[in-house]
Amino acid sequence: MKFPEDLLWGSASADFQYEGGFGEGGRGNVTGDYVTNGSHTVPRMMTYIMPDGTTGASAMRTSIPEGAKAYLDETKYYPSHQATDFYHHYKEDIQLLSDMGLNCLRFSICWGRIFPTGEEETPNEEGLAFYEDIIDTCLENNMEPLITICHDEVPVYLSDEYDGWSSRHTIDCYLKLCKALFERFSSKVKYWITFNEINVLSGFSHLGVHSCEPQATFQAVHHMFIANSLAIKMAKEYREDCMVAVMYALSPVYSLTCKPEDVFAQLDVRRRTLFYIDVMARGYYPNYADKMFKELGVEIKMEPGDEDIIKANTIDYIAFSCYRSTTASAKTKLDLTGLSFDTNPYLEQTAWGWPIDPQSIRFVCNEIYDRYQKPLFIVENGMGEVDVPDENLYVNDAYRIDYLNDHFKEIQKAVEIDKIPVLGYTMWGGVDLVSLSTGEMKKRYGWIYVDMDDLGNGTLKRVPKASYYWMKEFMETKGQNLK
Ligand code: BGP
Repeated sequence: MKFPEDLLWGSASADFQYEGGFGEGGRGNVTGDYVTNGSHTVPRMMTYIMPDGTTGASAMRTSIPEGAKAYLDETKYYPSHQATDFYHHYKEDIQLLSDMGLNCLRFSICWGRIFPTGEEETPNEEGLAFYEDIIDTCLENNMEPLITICHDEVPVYLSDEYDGWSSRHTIDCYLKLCKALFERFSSKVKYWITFNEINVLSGFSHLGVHSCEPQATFQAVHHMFIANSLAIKMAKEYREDCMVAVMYALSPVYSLTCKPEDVFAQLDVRRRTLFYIDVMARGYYPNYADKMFKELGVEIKMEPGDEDIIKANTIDYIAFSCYRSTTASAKTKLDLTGLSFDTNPYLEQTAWGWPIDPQSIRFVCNEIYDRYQKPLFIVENGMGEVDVPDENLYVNDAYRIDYLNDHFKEIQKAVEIDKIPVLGYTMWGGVDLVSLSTGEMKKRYGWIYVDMDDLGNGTLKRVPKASYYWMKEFMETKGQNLK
C-alpha cells in the first residue's frame, strides 16, 4: 500500500474539548465554558441567567431566551474548564505524537485567550505567547501546524452583548483575531481553517446566538461567510502561499432504497450540507438556496458588496470530518443541519450508534473532489469508544486499529486509484479529550489514554494504547503494515 510521501498525518483537537486552562493566562470566557457535561442519553445544557436574576438551562442545540446571559452554575460540572489539560501538557503531548512519526498537528485557538471579551484593542500577549510556543514545539518536532481559528465558540461577552454571529460587529471582532494571528504566525503557519464544521453550527454554544431558529442561524452563517472571505483576503496579504479552508461535517448520506423518491430525497438532504461549500468554494449562493430558504422561512439580509466579497475570496482547499455514513429517504425528518441520522441496516455501529463505514471516506473524497476540484484535507475521523484500561492504564484498542486500518486503505484508494489530491489526515483526538456531543470522557478517540473520568477526576497521566504502537509502525513502514 503506497501513500504520497508528502501526505500529512496527524492528530486533531479543539480547545474547549482539550486545552483547559480556564481563567489562566488572561483567558476570557467563551460560550463553550457554559456547557455542562451530559451523556449518550442526557443532553448537555447551556446554563444562563435572566435579567430578573432567575437562572435556567437549555439543551446545547436549542434556543435560550432573549435577554438571557451565560451563567456558571456552581452546582454543575463544565468539562471545558479543565478538558484534558493540553494547556499544561502540550510539550509532553506533542512529543508523544511526534514519537509516533506524525508530521501534523491540528489544534484550535481559544478566541478568549487572545481577546478575552472580543472587544479589546490589543491582543492578550500571554495568549499569543502560549500558541507561539505550541507552534514552535510543533516545528521543532517536524510537525506542520494546522490551525482552526474558530472551533464552535465565541467570547461570551460578544454573545451576551451582541448575540454573537447575529451581529456584523462580530465579523469585525473575528477579523481583529485573524489579524493578530496572521501578523504573529504567518511566517510559521501555512495551513489555516477559518471555522470548524460551519454546516452544523447552531445556537448559543457554537454561534453565540440566542435563537436556534433557521432565520437566526442562516443570517449568522451569512456573516461567517463574509468573515471567512475577508479572512482569506487578509491571510494572503500576510503570506501569499498560505492555504485557507473552511471545515465541514461531511459524513456521506446514502439513499435508503433505490425508490426514486428516496434517491431524490438523498440529493435534497445532501444539498443541505453542500450548500455551505457551494457558497465558499464557488463564491455565490447556489440556485437551489431559494427553495431551501423558502422551505425554512429564511430571508438573508445582505449589505451592498457582500456578494462581491464572497465571490472574490474563495477557499483554497476543503477540510472535512468523516466519521460514519447516514441514510435518507422521502420520510427523513431533517434537522436544521441536514445531517440525517437514519441508520444503515448493512453496517455495524459504535457504542454511540455511529455506523462504521470505511468506504464512506473514499466516497466523500470522490463526491467532493468531483464537485469542486479543490484539494481535500481529512481533518477529523476516528472511533469514539469505551476504552477499558488495565491496571497500568494500558488499553488494548484492537477495534480502533481495525477501524483505522480499514479507513486508511480507503484513503489510499482515493489517492492512488481515484487520483484525488488529499493533503493530509488528522485523526480526531489523538490524545483522549472530551466528547463534544455528550461531554463525556468515556467516549474516547485517542492513540493515547488520559487518566480522567467524566467528572474531571484523575491524574491526567498519558499512556499510549495498542493503537499508538500500530500507528507508529504505520508511519515507520509508510503504510506497509495495513492488512
Ligand atoms: C465533530 C467536532 C469535533 C468532535 C467530533 C466528534 O463534530 O468537530 O469537535 O467533537 O465531532 O464528536 P463527539 O466528540 O461528539 O464524539
